[in-house]
Amino acid sequence: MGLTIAQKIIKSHLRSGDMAVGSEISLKIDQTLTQDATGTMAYLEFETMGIDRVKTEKSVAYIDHNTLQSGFENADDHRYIQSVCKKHGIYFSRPGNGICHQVHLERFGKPGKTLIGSDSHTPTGGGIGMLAFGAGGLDVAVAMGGGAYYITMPKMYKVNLTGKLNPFVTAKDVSLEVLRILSVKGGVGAIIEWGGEGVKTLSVPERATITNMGTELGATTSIFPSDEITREFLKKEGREEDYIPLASDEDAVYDRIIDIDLSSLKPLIACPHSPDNIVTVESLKGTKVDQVCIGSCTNSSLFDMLKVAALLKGRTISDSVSLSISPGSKQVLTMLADCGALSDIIASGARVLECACGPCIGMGFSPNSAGVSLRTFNRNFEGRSGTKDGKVYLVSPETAVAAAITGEITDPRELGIMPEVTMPESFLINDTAIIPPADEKDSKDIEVLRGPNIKKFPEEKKQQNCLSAELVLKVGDNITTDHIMPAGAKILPYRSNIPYLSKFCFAVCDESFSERALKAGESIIVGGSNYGQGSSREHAALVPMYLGVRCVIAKSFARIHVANLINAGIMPLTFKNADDYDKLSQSDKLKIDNIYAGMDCGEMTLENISNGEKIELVCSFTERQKAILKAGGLLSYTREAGDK
Ligand code: MIC
Ligand code: SF4
Repeated sequence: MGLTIAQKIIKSHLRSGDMAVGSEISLKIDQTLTQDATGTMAYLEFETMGIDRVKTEKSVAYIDHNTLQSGFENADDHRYIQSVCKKHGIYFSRPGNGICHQVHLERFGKPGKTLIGSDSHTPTGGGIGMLAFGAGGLDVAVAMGGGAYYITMPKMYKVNLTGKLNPFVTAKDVSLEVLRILSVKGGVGAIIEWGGEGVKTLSVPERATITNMGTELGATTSIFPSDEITREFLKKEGREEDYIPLASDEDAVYDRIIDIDLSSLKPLIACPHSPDNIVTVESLKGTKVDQVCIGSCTNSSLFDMLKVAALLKGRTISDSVSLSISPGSKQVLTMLADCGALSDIIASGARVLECACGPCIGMGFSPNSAGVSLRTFNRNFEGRSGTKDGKVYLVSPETAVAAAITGEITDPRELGIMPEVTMPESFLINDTAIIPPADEKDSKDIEVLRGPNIKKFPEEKKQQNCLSAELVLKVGDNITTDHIMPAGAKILPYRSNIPYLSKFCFAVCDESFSERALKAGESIIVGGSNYGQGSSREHAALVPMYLGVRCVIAKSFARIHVANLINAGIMPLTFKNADDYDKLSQSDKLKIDNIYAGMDCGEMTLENISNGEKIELVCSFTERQKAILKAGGLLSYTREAGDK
């Protein structure tokens, strides 16, 4: 039987397990990346492991999320990360150099290699034929130390593309179309491979937009073949030697095939507050728009920015709209400046922000009260923009420009003829903002610089054989990590201060949660389906752990979050019968006995002391996961394993 592209890369990196769908496998990791909002914790964890030098082929730390320095906290974190990098063999991408996924694609990504990153959009690397996964900081720390990365062997889906995109219809619309078809849960447990004749019409940045948004499908990752278009891109980056061809075998078998005719697509838009809430742009024509944001790791490539500049050239944005543009990298911004496109953007009235995540993570540029904001980003979860009642819609750069000009949602095809955009023969290469690590022989003398906001890793607690705890919070379906551990300019600076961060845990759902959880001592959370979708932030597990949460019971979980819960020593359990969810109420007193035996047989009984009801729960922990839970978390487990 032939293999898919992903199966080939898995096979060549397999450290343990067999490649049967649903079983646990572990992979050798070639490259890692971190960003600053998850990076401080990841490097604190790495330091705890006591390893002198990273063992990967390349590890890179990016500063792109927490770039608003309205106090000392973020600057201290940057300085801490920079010093750790220098000491331990990690490349450091300075603030201003760009968004991790964009820069990694430009300067480091290699087809056929494995990458894990402490950011859920790490699968962007699939645009260049990498097998790239988003992971929790602890998993990244372990991989930097040479440890394997554990996943459940995924199913293989294929999206078969035919035809060619029409003008004003873009790769973003392809992503939105797949979200319309599959929903935010549709990719769970699967790797999505892109193939078919239509793939040849898409450039690497367009492919990267699509693999980037595979995260919103809940997919394990997404990947494109590596072909002549990939070679061309690498050549322009001065890295043609990194090219290898990669394709699936003719007789590769897929669990599901989705056909999309690119020429049949229309401009689409995701309505508040979920990326799969899709309608055509046409159908919302005339809706008043207050704000437009162009950028993020989804749509900030040179290709996107040149299209935006060409459409804005000679036009002025509407009086009622505030438009922000954040180019994805220093390379993109410099090239926009050199060719004059930046002047066209500035002349239109746009506000040019630095090359960073910015508004995407609520780091400034929050919309006005109840404001409508059209964004070229990948997430529109409630409150994420920093304005609680803001209404965020996700669109392509073309649709974003159309709204910025008219002041209302407008089908970009109404803008007339799409100006021709020519890509340069080669990209401008200047890596001065990427600081290499010190030589190994000098690293002993390098001091790691810590600020007062960097607090200790919270104490891990072993999972006991019996748990008696209060149901401290009951939530519904599709709870995102932004609900569990909100981001934004006010909270993000405290990512390395778990006690302070804990005050904001679940604040979007229930402002009293943190206080109630602390009071309850040990507690249990109950959720609906797809609990923990969204970000890779391990803080959404570390903070509940700090607050005493010992177990989360849900109808189903998102992949990265479930791994983070286990890494934090919190037991994720699912209802055997989803309807039993209705039998539990907040504040119930719950009890689970014989946990260790239950972990082995995959079943546990939950007793609701408040009403005498018994509910069957299921789990399917691997031996390693059981050991992590019993140790109280991955750090204790790794430490104990090292002691033996
Ligand atoms: C996001 O887009 O939500 C983030 C911010 O990039 C997160 C990481 C984080 O919370 O630091 C992600 O996607 O993993
Ligand atoms: Fe940054 Fe937004 Fe991309 Fe997350 S989704 S990495 S916040 S640009």
